Amino acid sequence: MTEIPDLGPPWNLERVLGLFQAPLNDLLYWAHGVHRRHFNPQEVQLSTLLSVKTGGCPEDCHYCPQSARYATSVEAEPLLPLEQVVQAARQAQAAGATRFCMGAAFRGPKDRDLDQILEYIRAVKALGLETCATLGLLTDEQAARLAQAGLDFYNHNLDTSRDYYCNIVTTRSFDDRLETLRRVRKAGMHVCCGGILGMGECMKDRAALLLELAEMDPPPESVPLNALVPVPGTPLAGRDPVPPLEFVRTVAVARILMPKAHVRLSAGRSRMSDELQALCFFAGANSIFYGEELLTTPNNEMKADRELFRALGIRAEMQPERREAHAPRD
Ligand code: SAM
Ligand code: DTB
Ligand code: SF4
Repeated sequence: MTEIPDLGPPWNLERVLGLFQAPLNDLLYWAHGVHRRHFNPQEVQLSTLLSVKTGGCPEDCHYCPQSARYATSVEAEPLLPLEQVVQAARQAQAAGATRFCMGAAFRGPKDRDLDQILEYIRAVKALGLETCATLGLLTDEQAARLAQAGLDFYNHNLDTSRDYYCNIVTTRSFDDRLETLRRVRKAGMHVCCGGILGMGECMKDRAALLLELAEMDPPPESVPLNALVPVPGTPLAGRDPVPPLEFVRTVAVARILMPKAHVRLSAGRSRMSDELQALCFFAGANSIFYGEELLTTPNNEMKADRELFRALGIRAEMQPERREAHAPRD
């Protein structure tokens, strides 16, 4: 019988690698124990994505179909009209999502774009949804304006380890990203920050990425784990899928390192079997993107997700305010 090791901070690369290399049953047992101490294991949070400004992006993120540098089937479009955003948010809410995440293919927003995005945020917030946006790099002033408009979460991913990063993006640095994340915190918003697996990185890179996230003070409230969606025309189009059990291990280590975070199964879920998703939920994943499109690529059918939840006895997590209103009294 193996003893349960110390699963608390301070973490370092060696300890995190030790988790990645543990026998899978031990790792799952530890991660699931941590998960149960912080969350109801029968609940999964639902976020819905909408691309509010698609394509034509000047950056060179090698995975991204929205970069103007690559010949993909994505066409550049302007910001959506407010009504279209509100309608999508209403539909997401009616389907059971509690958070609405608006994504824009920007290096960072221009102030004129931001004025329109603030309108989206106010309108979506007024519906009673949690709001999230992912707009690229921010200045302090832009972060403050987003927070003031009622933005609850800002998504900005580190994508991969500091060492591997230069193989994936050259037009903005790892430190640029950390600076935006600091600005988001300073403005008082929650941080949604994670990465992508399957871009050719090794186990040490995955460990280093999770360590970097866990050492943020405080760590992100939401951690999206994406499996690369290899889009034809992008430099990473030909990559092999992440081996399923390596994905599960990454979820489990994320859960142990960031016990209070919502760990989200993000892009790439449509290529995951029900069994793999079930194992990820056991390992501590407790959020998904719900809705049949991510930003520009397809996501799982909502009906299939509802059936999977039914089969697993999982239900959609309620929104924080409602959760408090329904909390059992002692
Ligand atoms: N343009 C903004 C930025 O990059 O900060 C926000 C939108 S960007 C599309 C948001 C995130 O989507 C990226 O940081 C990346 O992690 C993820 N992403 C984009 N394309 C992907 C793909 N093909 N597979 C998996 N994740 C992807
Ligand atoms: C995140 O980590 N994944 C989402 C969201 N944050 C913005 C985006 C996934 C995009 C997948 C490729 C596409 O649909 O364009
Ligand atoms: Fe542009 Fe974001 Fe895509 Fe990078 S990930 S190319 S910044 S839309």
